[in-house]
Amino acid sequence: MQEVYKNIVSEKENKLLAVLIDPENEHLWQIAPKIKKINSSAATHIFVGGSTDPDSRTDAVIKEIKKHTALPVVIFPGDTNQISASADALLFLSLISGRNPDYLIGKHVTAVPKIIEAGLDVIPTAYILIEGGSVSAVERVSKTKPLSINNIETIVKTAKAGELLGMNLVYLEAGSGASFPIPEEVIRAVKNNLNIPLIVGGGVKTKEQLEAAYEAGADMVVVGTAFEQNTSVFETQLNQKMIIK
Ligand code: 1GP
Repeated sequence: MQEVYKNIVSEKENKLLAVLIDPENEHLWQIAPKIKKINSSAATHIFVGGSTDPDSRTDAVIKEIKKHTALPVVIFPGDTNQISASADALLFLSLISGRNPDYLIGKHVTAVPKIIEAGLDVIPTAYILIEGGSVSAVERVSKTKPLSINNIETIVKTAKAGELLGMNLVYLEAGSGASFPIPEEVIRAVKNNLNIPLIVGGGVKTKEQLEAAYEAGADMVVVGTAFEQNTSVFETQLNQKMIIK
């Protein structure tokens, strides 16, 4: 139990990189070549999830991914139908930037029997949505507003509240496909006030943005859209100079 989390804590100095796979966009036959690319890239984790999964494809997608990789597969759930016993861990996300009770605690209660049955490594995660220049799926689905990048004090206090509530990770989210990623000054301010690992994601499209996030204090960066659009992005950009393993 907690192997994935222990590994994140012990390896975070090396800067971790998660590739996000959204089951809604995946055909099973596309997975093997995609995972091959990920295996030979700097990625250290595979996250699986999306704001919605209308056809409940997550379990099948994770089973297929697991056939082709030894990397830890972590569920990054948008809803309770994305819990799968085939994964290695689950980010138990509470959307603490918002005030929608369903995404703060409601769905969590509903998910408990499934989580217990699956025997997953559960990682309580403070999930904080921050403006990324466009309306994100998280904003649409959760019906919550992102925190303004101009209000760094509130972002820092929100992250710290997550830590003080006992959460094990903070995830700063600009939203999938964000116009711009989380600004460095936001990452730096949160990191300077935090004692738990910090994940940053949303809108990271270039090696420069990736390195800037690490430089500012991200322990792990999540990349989804850039990889979906070009599975060679790691060869051409992210893999250069990135020594992660
Ligand atoms: C979304 O943070 C992740 O939840 C990744 O975002 O798709 O913009 O890389 P992108």
